Amino acid sequence: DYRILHEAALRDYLAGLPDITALLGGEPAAWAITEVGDGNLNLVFIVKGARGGIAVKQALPYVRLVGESWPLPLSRAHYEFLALSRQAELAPGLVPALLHHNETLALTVMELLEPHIIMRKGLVAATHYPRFVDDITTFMARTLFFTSDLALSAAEKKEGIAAFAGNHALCKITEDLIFTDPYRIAEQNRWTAPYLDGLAASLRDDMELHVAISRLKLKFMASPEGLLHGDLHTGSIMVTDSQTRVIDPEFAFYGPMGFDVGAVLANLLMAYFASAGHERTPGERREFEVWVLESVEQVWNEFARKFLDLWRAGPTGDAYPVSLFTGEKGAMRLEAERQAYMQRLFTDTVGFAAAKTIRRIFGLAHNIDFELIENPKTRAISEARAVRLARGMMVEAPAFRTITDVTGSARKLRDW
Ligand code: SR1
Ligand code: MG
Repeated sequence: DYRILHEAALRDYLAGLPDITALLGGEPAAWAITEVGDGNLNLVFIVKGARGGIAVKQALPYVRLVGESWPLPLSRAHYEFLALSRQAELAPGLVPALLHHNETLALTVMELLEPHIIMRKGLVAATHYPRFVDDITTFMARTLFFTSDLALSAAEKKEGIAAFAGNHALCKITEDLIFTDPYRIAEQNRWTAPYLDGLAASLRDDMELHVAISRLKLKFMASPEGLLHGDLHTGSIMVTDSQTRVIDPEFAFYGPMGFDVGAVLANLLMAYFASAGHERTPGERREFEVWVLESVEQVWNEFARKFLDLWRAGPTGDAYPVSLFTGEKGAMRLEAERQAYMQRLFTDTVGFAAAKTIRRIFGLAHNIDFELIENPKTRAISEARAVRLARGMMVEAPAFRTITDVTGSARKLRDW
């Protein structure tokens, strides 16, 4: 039955798995086991033997960040395994290889990603990642397109939705922590006080913002467009100069595509605003900020280009039946419709990016981009700039017609 595997129990468990034992090499007693989990929910171990290493992730029956007072279903490990398996088929080489899964223990053994680091840590150190844009846009375009009604039959799509429908406890975390709590008094909210006290109060009183975040919440709850990663921030991406791997899809479910794309853009934009608060030379700072904003633009542009290319090339799902768009006239009308689809997706993306930003500044779960700025006043300045952009993006999302409208506004606010 389920039990939490700490070091000794994990060693015994792994020693009983012939494939893993062979991969690690040497005597089990000599394996080095270290718990390295710094996320909000799970235990993560790195195990190294004489020959090789592995990563082991085990779900806890509660939220690690808060403790046993906040129970959370172990089934999230099942959905994470399912999502990783599907993503490996759709975007080969962009997720860690799966080596073993135990449903009862809510435990998964994966390829050890080494020397990869969590991208967010690299961004705080002002590191540029040359592979990132190409890899993350391939990941998003392929996982979102191929799980949508544009590529699947209605039956296949509904089977997909059903397979992830039980992951509602994880969706509920998002519904509360991202779409509700930052806009009301909630025990778990926190922000850089006292500097952001006024901004926090203004968010609670801003009815335009409440309407906008509620529309986004409804879209999140009621628009199963494709299989989402569900938590695609820069803490869920591991990188080197030459490789990108997407990890941790335990929040996976069928939802609105803009939620994943918006998560990536929001986290790059937060790295941009945080840059002013970190120790770095003026040259490093300038170069990093230019790279991050270029990456924001390229992420949207490349994602849209790849997604449209997949759509134009087929396979054809049950939406937009080919038989309704025949001849030259049909081809032209369908192409115009594809452009309109991408514009709607862009508007969703802008809104979700804003929601992902505001939650990191006023909600329960913050990010090190801002948290590692030691001086609270300096931190609050960076955070307030990000919130100002986010408020505009959420309330006036359709006014942002192109991604350069977003980066242009970010640039203006950088020195505000
Ligand atoms: C209680 S879980 C808090 C956050 O951690 C995860 O990474 C998700 O972003 C979630 O909202
Ligand atoms: Mg995570």
